[in-house]
Amino acid sequence: MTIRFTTAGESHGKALMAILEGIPAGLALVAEDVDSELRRRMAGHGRGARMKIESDRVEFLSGVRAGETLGSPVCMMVRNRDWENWQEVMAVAPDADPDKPRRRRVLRPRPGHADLVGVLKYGRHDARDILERASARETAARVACGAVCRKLLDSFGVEIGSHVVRIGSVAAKSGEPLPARLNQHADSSPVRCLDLAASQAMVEEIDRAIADRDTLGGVAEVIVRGAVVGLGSHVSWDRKLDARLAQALMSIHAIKGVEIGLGFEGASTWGSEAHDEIRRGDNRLTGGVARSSNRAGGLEGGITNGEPIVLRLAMKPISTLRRPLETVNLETGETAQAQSERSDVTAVPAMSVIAEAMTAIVVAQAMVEKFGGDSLNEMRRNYDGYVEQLSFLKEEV
Ligand code: EPS
Repeated sequence: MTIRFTTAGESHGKALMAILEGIPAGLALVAEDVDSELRRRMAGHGRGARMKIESDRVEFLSGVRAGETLGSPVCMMVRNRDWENWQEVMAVAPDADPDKPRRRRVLRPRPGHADLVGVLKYGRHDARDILERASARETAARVACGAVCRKLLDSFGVEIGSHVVRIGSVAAKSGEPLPARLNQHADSSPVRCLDLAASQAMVEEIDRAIADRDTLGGVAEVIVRGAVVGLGSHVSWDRKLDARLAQALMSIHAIKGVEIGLGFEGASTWGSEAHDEIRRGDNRLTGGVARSSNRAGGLEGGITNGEPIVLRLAMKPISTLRRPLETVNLETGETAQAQSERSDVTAVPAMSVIAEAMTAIVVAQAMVEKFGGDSLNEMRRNYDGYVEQLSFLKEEV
């Protein structure tokens, strides 16, 4: 058994949908579990006017009854309030007069966006047919799935948090120990940055980008605490948890790089300084051993080692610029300025929340694969039995 999910929906269509399958029966789940995560995704300095229109809320259409999951697919819907303003543009029915072009066509593709490659690949003439689905609005549906997976992980003591470590040229101080309640601290900053001085400088950098009609990218770090040793596997390429996390995180809009643990820095380090020495310890989640450091970022051989999983993602600046770059008009072939749509100036804080959600899905998948169970009770028995087996190993250390 595993967890799988799919999403559907266009940015200005009626709604976003998600179907999440493989969540065991008996998990307590209410709309607020999801809504609280949807609210976190909508926040952050640098978001555009769209976030003032939306107030994302989940509606469970299946898979939940009397506040508990049933083990059946959980279908969730998040309505687009902005759809009211786009009904004609997004209408499903064919146009009465096919010769009259629809309003709000996008004919000047934005460099960096899916606009151009999408129209070429799908044989379309209006990049709106592409951008409506390529929009990061889709991540609301992913966050809904991630929130359910997070609830499952919560019941096994696995916590996922994140913080922003860079926006544009402003980097947060590094090397400080992270607070226990990571999200509580990060969420209190308008850019989800723990370093107060950097947080202020990031806000100023975003304000400069707004004034310059430009956009910004950045870097976020995701931390998973409490994951037991042994999730993922070294035996096959597609079972390695680091690879699966990298794929999930790379799939987030505008992500151009993912690091685990030391990441790229590790490539220029001597071996003696790149690994985490093994000592005796008493943490049952690590199999009764301790580490001198966590340069591996909690993953060795594609398997969790019981230390916190540390992931970093680099997001490129948003490709919709109010100071547009050069492009080609799809209809005339003439040089033009790229279309400028309403958009965000930066979405790095939101990206960190989305990254938590994707991480939650992948870690929950690995938990369900290892511990199985149609019901939460069954999964718990399997988990407890495994942890007991680990402490048996501890006695032999
Ligand atoms: C996005 C464009 C903007 C963003 C959007 C992502 O939307 P709109 O075109 O409606 O102004 O606000 O993000 C969201 C709607 C969201 O919920 O994250 C894009 O082109 O990717």
